[in-house]
Amino acid sequence: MSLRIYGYAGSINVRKVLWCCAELGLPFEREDWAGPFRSTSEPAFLALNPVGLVPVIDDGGAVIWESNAIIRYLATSRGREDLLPAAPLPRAQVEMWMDWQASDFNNSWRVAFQGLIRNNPDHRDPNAILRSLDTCSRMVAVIDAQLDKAGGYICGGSFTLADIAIGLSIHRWRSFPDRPALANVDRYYERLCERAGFRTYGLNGGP
Ligand SMILES: N[C@@H](CCC(=O)N[C@@H](CS)C(=O)NCC(=O)O)C(=O)O
Repeated sequence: MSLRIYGYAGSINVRKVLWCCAELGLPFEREDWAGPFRSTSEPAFLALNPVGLVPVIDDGGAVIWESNAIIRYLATSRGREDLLPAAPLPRAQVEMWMDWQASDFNNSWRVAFQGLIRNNPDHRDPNAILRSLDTCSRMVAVIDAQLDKAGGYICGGSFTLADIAIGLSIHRWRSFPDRPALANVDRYYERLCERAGFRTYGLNGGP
């Protein structure tokens, strides 16, 4: 049975899964849910994911939600230790950046993104937007310093799942006006743009 992905292609979290599939060379079918598409509060969707968020996958009957859990599962089930090492320490180093991206880093840019890019009326407080931009920029500076130490990618000289997570947040950060100049992050972004999976599913319209 083929892999089915539930979620609209413009969602940052769905993009993680789509890009991961491209890195794995995995064919899939995708259904549009959430965002401007079908509501995730429909019972059919809640039966797949009780918290009502995309992405969700069904891999031959194995149903999984949470974007980072999904890409970990896809890489390990397809034996791709280059993307997620099996040894505890290098694995934890990839996972630490993934977890940080999904929690603190994503939360840092949420208010600025909603206010400045999505024009969300609930996020118009200019001080809250400035705070969000400042916190986010300080976190991107941490990534810049890590790239300086690590080599071409977040965890060293080769591409891992951490680059899918961090790369998509960097793509979003680049939609902000007046960003600080960070040369390592700029070079990293150019390197990611060389990957077919990022070009197809990260640069698929909008931040
Ligand atoms: N922690 C979750 C977050 C998922 C999430 O926030 N998904 C958003 C889209 S990016 C969603 O489903 N929003 C509901 C909607 O748009 O209706 C993950 O990483 O998968």
